[in-house]
Amino acid sequence: MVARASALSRSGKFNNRHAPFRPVRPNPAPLPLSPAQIAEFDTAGFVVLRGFFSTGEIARVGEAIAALAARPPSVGREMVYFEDSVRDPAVRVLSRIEKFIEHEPTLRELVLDPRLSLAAGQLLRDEARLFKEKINFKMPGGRGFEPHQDIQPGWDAYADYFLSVLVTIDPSIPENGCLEVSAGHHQRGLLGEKWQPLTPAQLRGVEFVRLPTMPGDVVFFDCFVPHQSAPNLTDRPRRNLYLSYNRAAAGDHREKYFADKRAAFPPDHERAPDVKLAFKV
Ligand SMILES: O=C(O)CCC(=O)C(=O)O
Repeated sequence: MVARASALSRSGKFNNRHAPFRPVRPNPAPLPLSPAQIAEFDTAGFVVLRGFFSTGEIARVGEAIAALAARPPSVGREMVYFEDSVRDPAVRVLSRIEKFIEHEPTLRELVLDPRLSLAAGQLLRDEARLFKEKINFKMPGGRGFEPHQDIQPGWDAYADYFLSVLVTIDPSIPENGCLEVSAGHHQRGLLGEKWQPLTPAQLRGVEFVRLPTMPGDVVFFDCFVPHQSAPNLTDRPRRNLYLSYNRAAAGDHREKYFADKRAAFPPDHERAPDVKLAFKV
């Protein structure tokens, strides 16, 4: 306000004797991604940022995730899902927890960290709006993910484009089912059907590369990047955080998305005991 008052004459026009009006605000944070990293994302559909978060930051988040997973879930709060273990289908193992930032300050701090949203904004070419957050636990015996594009499970009902971000919590290696991605195919749009994994015919010419990541590494990937992962065949959990954003111009959809998902695919602790629901894609 001080700058405006001194730069404007009484008529409201700029006074030539003073520097033109510039909004007074603290120095903006430096943008996290370089032009080369943005170009890499545009070409491949994904970009890996090694050591984006420090090991100390991730250790703190890892503890908060462990505490969240240990707490019995409350109805209407975080959405907790289990899956049949690949080792013994009679055993259910924790698969993922979604919608938790309202009640988890340490996790909220990381999810809303401006370094992530600014980088996401650089890739979206707009301000980033958080669409959803989840933790994939991939416990020992936890299942892999069939080949898919993130937009396939009906996300297009909310916006036409999304950016997903993997924040690595535990070392993610081939043996415990690290992310596997395919470069360049994001430019081809939707390759398959909504709600269905990609078929071998749809994947003709698509080659997956394994992307091992260490705690603190972050992968930004386009919602049309085909990706998959293998089961966790080790004896330790492989926990990773996934965030998805849409462009601010497309609106704010997180609440509606989670409410719709809770109704259509309730977390295990909110299902009637005889209801069997299968994860689709
Ligand atoms: O966590 C993984 O192994 C892959 C996750 C994934 O593709 C997804 O959640 O859509």
